[in-house]
Amino acid sequence: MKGIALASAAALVLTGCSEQVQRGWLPGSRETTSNTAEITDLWVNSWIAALAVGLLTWGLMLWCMVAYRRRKGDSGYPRQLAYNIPLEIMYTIVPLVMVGVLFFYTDQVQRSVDSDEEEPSLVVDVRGKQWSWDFNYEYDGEQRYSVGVQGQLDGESGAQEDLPTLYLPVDEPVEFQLNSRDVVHSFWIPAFLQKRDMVPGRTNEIHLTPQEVGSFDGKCAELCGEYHSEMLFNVEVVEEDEFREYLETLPEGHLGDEYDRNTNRHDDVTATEGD
Ligand SMILES: [Cu+2]
Repeated sequence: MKGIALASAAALVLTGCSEQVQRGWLPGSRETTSNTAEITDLWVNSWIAALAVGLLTWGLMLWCMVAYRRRKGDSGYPRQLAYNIPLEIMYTIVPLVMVGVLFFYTDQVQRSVDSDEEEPSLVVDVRGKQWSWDFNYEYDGEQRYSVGVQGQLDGESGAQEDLPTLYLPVDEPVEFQLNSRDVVHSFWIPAFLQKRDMVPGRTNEIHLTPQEVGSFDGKCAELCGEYHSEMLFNVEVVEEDEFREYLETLPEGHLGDEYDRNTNRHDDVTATEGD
């Protein structure tokens, strides 16, 4: 009876392993960018390791509850144990090893994902601002920009079409330069499995190569004020000629620091608070 229950549970788990489950329910696919396969593997393998440790721990707990339960005729306390040095050393070393293993693989993937060995054919200077995005493209020696206007999410359909849209050519290495015009934002394209803060006064970078044509959602992932939830953008990964055509429609130039919010704002705030 036990065997049948176990076998049917195993069958359920194994046949339920669709593509989506194998990727640990992550959005996109392994091939969405040059980094998504590695990140997916780290995620899924971490889950497998965590589940194995969990099953072992739950098993040991259950075994203790059953094996050392109070039997008929038992009275008083069971034998009390304290200061078992070998056990305590094991309790310290085993978790340290587990943290070490997770750290090792995380660090490895992080270094690989953040490496910028490839010369980018496109540089996008992304400027986060309350509550939208400016995209500055540098491609083939030309500079073009698009100005983002905040999405108006009023419950009407079609709001997505008015969001700023980031265009990327497929199979070409991109360097994102992430800048903020005012407060801390975070640049996130969920399907790309990468996210990075945009901090006023410094430039963070993401390097990747989009590998699949398609439309993706982007958003700000750092609570940045009243309309943070409207700080959305679209991502279109297109063929190279379509990308060139799109760039042609944009004005030439670059919207840089000169459009950042007054850097003296901190003094202003202090002055108002002092009143
Ligand atoms: Cu934001």
